Formats: sequence, structure tokens, C-alpha cells
Amino acid sequence: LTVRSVPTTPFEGQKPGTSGLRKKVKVFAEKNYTENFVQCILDAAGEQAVNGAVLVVGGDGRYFLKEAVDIIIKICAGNGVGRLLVGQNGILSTPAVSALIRSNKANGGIICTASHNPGGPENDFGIKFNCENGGPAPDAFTNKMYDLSKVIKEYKVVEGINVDLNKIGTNKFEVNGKSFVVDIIDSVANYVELMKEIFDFGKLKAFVSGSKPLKMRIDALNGVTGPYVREIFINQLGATDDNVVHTIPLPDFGGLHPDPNLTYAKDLVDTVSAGDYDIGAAFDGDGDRNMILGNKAFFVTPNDSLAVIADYVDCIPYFKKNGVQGFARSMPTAAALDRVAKAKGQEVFETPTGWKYFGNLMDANRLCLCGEESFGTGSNHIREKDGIWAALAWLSIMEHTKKSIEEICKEHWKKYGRNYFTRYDYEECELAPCNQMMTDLENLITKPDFVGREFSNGGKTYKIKLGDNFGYTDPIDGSVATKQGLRIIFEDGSRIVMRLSGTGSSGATVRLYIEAYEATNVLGAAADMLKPLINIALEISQLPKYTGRNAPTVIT
Ligand code: VG1
Ligand code: CO
Repeated sequence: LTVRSVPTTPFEGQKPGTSGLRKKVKVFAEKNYTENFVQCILDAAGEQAVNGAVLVVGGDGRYFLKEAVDIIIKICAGNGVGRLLVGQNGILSTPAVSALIRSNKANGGIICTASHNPGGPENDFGIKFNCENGGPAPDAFTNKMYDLSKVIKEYKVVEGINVDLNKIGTNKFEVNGKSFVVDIIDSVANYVELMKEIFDFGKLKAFVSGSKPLKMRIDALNGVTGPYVREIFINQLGATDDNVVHTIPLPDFGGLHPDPNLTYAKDLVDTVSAGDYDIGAAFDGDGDRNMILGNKAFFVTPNDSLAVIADYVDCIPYFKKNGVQGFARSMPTAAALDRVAKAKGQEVFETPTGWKYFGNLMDANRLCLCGEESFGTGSNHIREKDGIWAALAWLSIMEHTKKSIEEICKEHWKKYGRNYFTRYDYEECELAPCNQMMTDLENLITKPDFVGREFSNGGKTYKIKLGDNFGYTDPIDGSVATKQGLRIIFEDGSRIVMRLSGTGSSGATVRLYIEAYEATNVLGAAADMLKPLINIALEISQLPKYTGRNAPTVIT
């Protein structure tokens, strides 16, 4: 087989966001669009990293996956890649790709997913590159990809390569006299082995399916985790079939919005509140997010989930064996974790939004457990957040404490106080007025006289301590990330944070994060407790005026 160079011209906007490039399927399906982007990934990695390299390829089963994998195989062949490990039918969860890169000492991986964005011919597709540590490519790398995409003139392809993605096994080719191998691998086996090393599956099995079986509702939302959920919860832990739902990955997620939150995982919330379940859990399209519910749909905020897991790290064998090396959370994530870190004498880092910022700290052994308010929780077992891992961590804590999820959370608040938190999302707003709002708000809150001002609402008064646009210097390599979100911090530690989403495929999504700490008043309803701060946030930002929205699309 021989390599062909195909002339092409640049596309606008091939700029990876918080986690890869996400666009409508129709855009990825345009002639040369996907080819260009994949070529730019390989060019950004550089010939040395690509020639003879081993790459992992897979995605979340959404519409256009097979077409994209086919293109990736042919372009990798054209660029001298040595071997590809491809999930059967292209299926690999994001955590599974990260695990495979690490366990195979591969040079990287290409993940085909738009994660929690809806799928299907009218919706989103996405592609993202992960590096040899298993984590999402850092900013320097994605900037390089974007720069290359603006000047690309040709891509290299081997058109004669056809692989049956359904058939597990090795496919060997010879390209320009050199070998090119495509291994179609089992999508779940490697990941399941890793989970068995991390958790005590013997204990968990007795807990889940012993004499008093646990009542679970594990909802894969028709996303990629279905086969992983079936293997782990049913085959390994002995749960019966009725404990899992929506476990067949569908190209359009069955019309569901595959985002595990109170709005989009409504079926789970309704079923768990009406039934008598010990735990409800859902994962997003590509399997890296999780939502945990207790009996009667008691909602565990991702902030609290992270803090509770941190408090109980010792009941997970992985941490017992490897020790605990620091915690981290993204900036908008509430600071519940910080209190646990302090109690345990652990370092805690505050990073920009997006999992890529945790990688360096993990590689340097400064971080072993971290999370984001956006339903992301994970550890240094891989370099992505991991939905199923989080559910298994919660089962381990329940098994260890013999307590319900609600009891565990309430005890946590009594011990540490509670960081009340809510996030308002205003999805698909018009871009220009949102940009203007952010500019105007930044100007307002960074004026020196902003500090010290007082705002009152609902009988509460808050005094400004600091206003800024969050910036971060990576403690390991010194790389700097600026403009990561507007912060308004009050004297009592309460916070208003506002930023624009970097994962949408059209328009602008405004995220407004509100946090308030209470040392003793811990059993209130978050919506009531935070109402004054929410009103103050809307007043300071003038959000309704700029966006024309009176209410958010999603509240978490
Ligand atoms: C969102 C979340 C962020 C998360 C990212 C990727 O980004 O806020 O915390 O890391 O999605 O998650 P943004 O820029 O839209 O706020 V996933 O599961 O879509 O890869
Ligand atoms: Co995801």
C-alpha cells in the first residue's frame, strides 16, 4: 500500500475547547474537515512522536463514530504510525482510553466524543487528543494544533486500508515497505481489570449481591458506559439485571441528553425518588462524568462527593497501597475539599476548569484525587475523570461505613460545615452580548473601588473582598493560563464565579457558580440558602439584560 498526499484548504474554527474540538456532525462530515483536523493532531505531535508510534483510538458510540475511526486509521497509516489499538466497533469510554494508553505505554490516543453533548445526525461530534500520560493534551499542544489548522495544505492518507471494526483481532498491512498494524480490542477488559486492582471486588460483591442485596439504579443514559456497567455491576459484582438501565450505547443516546445532572437525567431522578433505592448513579456519553443519588434521590453535589471520597480515601485499597499525595479541584468547584485536605494535612490545588490541568500534578506525584463541580471525579489511576470509578468509590464508602448516602453526607457537613453550591447554566445564548457582559463585568470587578463595596439582598449583606479574572501558573512546568473565569469573593468566603463554556458547539453558554459556606447551619435547602447571593450575582452582572434570559436552562 502507498501513501497519497491530498491537497486541502484550512477550515475556520478548528480550535479545541475545554476538552477537544466539538462541532455539529454536519461540520465533521464536510469533505476534508475531519481529515484536516486529524492531520493537524499528528503534525502537532511531530514526526518523532508519530513515526512508528502506538496510538489508542475509540469513542463513545455516537453518530459518525465509525466514519471518523475509518478516517483516523487511514490518516495514521499515511503518517507512519506503527500500531493502533482500536476498541471493538470503535467503542471505548474516555477513562478506558486513558487506561489503555497507560497500560500499553502508548504514545497517545484519539478520542471521538462530544462527551455530555447530545448526539445524532443533527447534534454534536467531537475529537480530542490525549498524550502519553493518558491525559488530555495541554494548552500548548492544542494551540499548536489550531495554528496548524489555519495553514494546512495537504493531508497524508492510505486509502486502501479497510478494517472490520467488529472483529477482534490483528490486522496487518504494509505501507511503503513498513508495517502498520490495527488491533481491534475488547472495549471493556482492560478497564475492568484496572477497577479490580483499585477496589476490593470481593467485599463489593458481598455488599452488592450478598444476603441483603443492594437496590441500585445504575443508568448509562444510552452512552458508552453500558457495556462497562454490565460487566462490572452484573457479571463481576453479581447484581441482577433490574439494577441497570439504558446499557446499550446508541448513536443518538436514544434521544437523551447524555449529561448526568438533575435536569437531563430526569428519568433517573424521578425513578429513584419514587422507589426505594440505596443508590442511583448515572454517567455521561463518554463515561467520565457521574451523578450520585441516595435514597429518595438525595442529591450528592459533585463538590461534596469529592470531599467525602477524600475523607474516606483509606477505605479504597488503591490509596491504602499507594498512599495519599495531595488533592485538587477546579476553581469553580466549591471548597468542601479544602477542609478535608486541611484536616488531613494534604496539599490542595485550585486549577482552571478542565481535566488537562490536573495531569502535571499527578505525573509529579503531588496529586492523587481531584474533581470538578461539573460531575467529574477521579484519581491518578488514569488521567481523565472517571464516572464508574466514582460509583465504585461510593459503594466502597457505603460498604465501609454501613451507612446510607444521606447519612454519610450529613455527617460530613456536621464535621466540616457545608459549602452550599449551585450552578446556573444559560445555554446557547447569543455570543456577542455574552462577550460584552464578560468584558463589562471584568472591568467593574477589577476596579480598585470594587473591593469593600457591600451588596444586600434577602436580609443578608455581603462585602467584597476580591474581584478578578482567575489565572493559574502550573506549579510543575510553569505554564500560565489566564482569563479562566471571573471571581467575586466576599469577606465571609462566599463566591460568585462566572465564565463562558468551552464545550458547546454553537452560541455561548454562560455558567454562573454560587457558593456559600455555613459552619453549623448545614441542613438547609441550597436553593433557599443561596437565593440572596444569586440575586446579587444577577444584579452585579446584569445577566438578564445582556442575555435576554429570565431563567437558566439548567440548574445543578
Ligand atoms: C465543561 C465543565 C468542565 C469539564 C468539561 C469537560 O466545560 O464545566 O468542568 O471539564 O465540560 O467535561 P465548559 O468549558 O463547558 O464549562 V466532558 O465530560 O464534556 O469531557
Ligand atoms: Co464526558
